[in-house]
Formats: sequence, structure tokens, C-alpha cells
Amino acid sequence: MKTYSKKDILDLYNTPLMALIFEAATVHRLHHDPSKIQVSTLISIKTGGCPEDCGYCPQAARYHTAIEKNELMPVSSVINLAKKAKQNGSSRVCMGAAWRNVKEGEDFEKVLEMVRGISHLNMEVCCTLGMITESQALRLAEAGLHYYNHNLDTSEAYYKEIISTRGYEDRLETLKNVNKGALKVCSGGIIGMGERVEDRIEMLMSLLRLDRVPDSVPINALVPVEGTPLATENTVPVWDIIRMIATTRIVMPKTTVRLSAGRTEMSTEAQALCFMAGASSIFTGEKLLTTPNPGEDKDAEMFSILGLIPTENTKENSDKFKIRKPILKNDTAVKWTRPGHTIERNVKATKQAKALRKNQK
Ligand code: SAM
Ligand code: DTB
Ligand code: SF4
Repeated sequence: MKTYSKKDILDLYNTPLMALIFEAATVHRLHHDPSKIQVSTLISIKTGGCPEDCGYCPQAARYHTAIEKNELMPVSSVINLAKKAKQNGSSRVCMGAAWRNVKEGEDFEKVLEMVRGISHLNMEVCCTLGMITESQALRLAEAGLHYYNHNLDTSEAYYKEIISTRGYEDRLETLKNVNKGALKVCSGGIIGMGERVEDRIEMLMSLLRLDRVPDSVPINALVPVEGTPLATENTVPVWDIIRMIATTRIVMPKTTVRLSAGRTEMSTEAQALCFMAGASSIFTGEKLLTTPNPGEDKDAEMFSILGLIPTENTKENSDKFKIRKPILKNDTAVKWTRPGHTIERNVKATKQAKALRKNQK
């Protein structure tokens, strides 16, 4: 695989737009069927009340956001939602939980049951549950999990401006564990959080430096949510999303590049340019985890206009997972770091939320 310096990737990103899209489309066609689109559905299995302070996230307990907090959903409800997603044309379900990290016990056992259940529907399964250990990754793989999503979100330098309750190193450690568990890695980030273009490029470099290039890279445009520290960020220009997707496609030719959060702000024309530039996957359904998303009908109409065909339901690698034996290491006492530096706008949003709650009492 070709290696890129930071300057190479920056130059690519800044290529005149039409030339950049053409190059990305050419790479895309060498490794993917450009008429196919992979469609995933998100299920928020445990919503809100998260102890972390991610500046973009409506699920952080400390910010006053309008989302409804829920405990872990019953296994049967999740399976029913997955069945519906399959009927609506999704080939993969991604279950998200507002956890800092996975804790052993009843909840994790339930998640394993959800994974088994969805995998038996002949669908691919992905989870995003926060930080996990190597043995947890292995147990998830044994249950039939295909992908684990854990985003680097931005560059290591800018991460400190967004999150103070965990370090970049912890993210990298979890991705190592995911890889050791032979799960496919899904890791990407968010643009539009006030970062520089260099931060976007450095994030791509961090992804390229992982033990294995990620199988899937979600590119999210920030959905600014009232109450969060990033609520007042401007909507990221669509041209930046297209550039980011095209650049990711060129440097990671075989990876699935997912046009993720932010599609409600995008026209069909803008999304078409993203697909042309190498995006090969989306999340469908009225909701992402907590924020709106174009529904299945709208996406079906878009696919029909653009001549895109959702990929079939597959359970690739299922045999590989069946023969895998989990190594039940006693690594649950692992200590994740808590950098605990101060981010002014996060502190401000937390104080505002506290005052609001007090006034509402
Ligand atoms: N708690 C787990 C974690 O942080 O890894 C999993 C759930 S978390 C909501 C999954 C990802 O959603 C985040 O890493 C972030 O990239 C994305 N995300 C969260 N809020 C977002 C927002 N407002 N706009 C765009 N992406 C967002
Ligand atoms: C990812 O990169 N984007 C998805 C999925 N992985 C879990 C989540 C987007 C969340 C957007 C904010 C929300 O709906 O809460
Ligand atoms: Fe919690 Fe994940 Fe949201 Fe951060 S992104 S606050 S870890 S749910």
C-alpha cells in the first residue's frame, strides 16, 4: 500500500475540487462497484446519561439537552427493530450505547445476546459501546459481531479541545483490542468542530497508522445540538465534506467510506457528489442515535434517482467467527486514563445546564 506524508494528504485535500473528485472516483471504481451502496441502521440501545464530556455529544449527562434518557433496551425490542431494519433494506445494524466503557455483568451479557440474535437474522452487526478490553472484543466476536465502531473523531492535538475525560491513547488502545479480537475496525471522525484542515489530515494519518487500515471509516459532519458546548458551531460547508470523503477514499482505497451524520443538511445533489467521490455507505432511518436523519423513503428515492443499489444482506465471515475461541483473560480491571484537563466551553455548558435544571425545579 502506498504511504503518504502529511504534506501529500494535505495537497490531495486541497486539489481543485473537480480534479479531486475525478481522482477519488477513479480509485473508487478500481476497488468497489460504484453502483452499490451499503446501508446500515443505527439502534440506540442505551441512550443518554453518559459520564464523558465529549463536546459534540447530546448524550453526555452533564449538558442540558432535550434527549430522553433510557436504560439498556430489552433484547427482544432490539431484535424487533433489527427485523424492521432488514425489511427496510438495511444489511447491517449498528448498536450504540452511551457508555464510557463496557463493564462486565448483566448489561454486557444482554448486548452479547443482541449480537447473537441480530447475527441470526443474517445481518451484519456492529457495536459502538465505548472503550473495550481485548477479552470483551473476543467475546463480542464469538457472539457474531462483525464490526466495532470507535471513532478517533479528530487529530490527537485537537482531541484535547473537545474531550477532557479520556485520552486519545485510550481510543487507540481500544482499536488495538478490537483488532486483536479479529473484529473489523470502523473508525473515523467528525468535521465541523472548529478544527483546522490539518487536524482532519492528522486524523487520517492516525487511522493509517493503526495496526490495520480500518475496514470502515465514517465521516460525520457535526450535528450541533442545543446545550452541548459545540451548539453554536456553523454548519460545515458541503464542499469540506466532499473533500474529506474524496481524500479518505484515495488514501484508503479498499475501505468502506461512510457518509454519516449531517445528511439532513445536504441536498441530493451534494450527497451525489459524495458518492461520486467514494462514499460507499450511509446510515438510514429517521434517527441516527438521537438526532434526525433522512428516513428510508427519502433514501429510497435518492437511490432511485442516482441509480444506486443497496448491497444484499450478507453475513460474511460468519464461519470464521464460529470457529473462534475466546481467550477469557481476566483483564476487566484495566484502568482507562482520565486526563481531566479543563476545556472552557465544556465547563461553561455544564454550568449552564446545572443552572437550567435548578430553575426548572
Ligand atoms: N459512547 C460510545 C463512544 O463514544 O465511542 C459510542 C457512541 S458515540 C455517540 C459514537 C460517535 O457518534 C462518536 O464517536 C461521534 O463520532 C459521533 N457523534 C456523536 N455526537 C455527534 C454529533 N452531534 N454530530 C456528529 N457526530 C456525532
Ligand atoms: C458514527 O461515526 N456516526 C454514528 C455511529 N458512528 C454510531 C453516530 C452519529 C451520531 C450523531 C448524533 C446523534 O444522533 O446522537
Ligand atoms: Fe458518551 Fe460516546 Fe457521547 Fe462521548 S460520544 S458523551 S462517550 S455517548
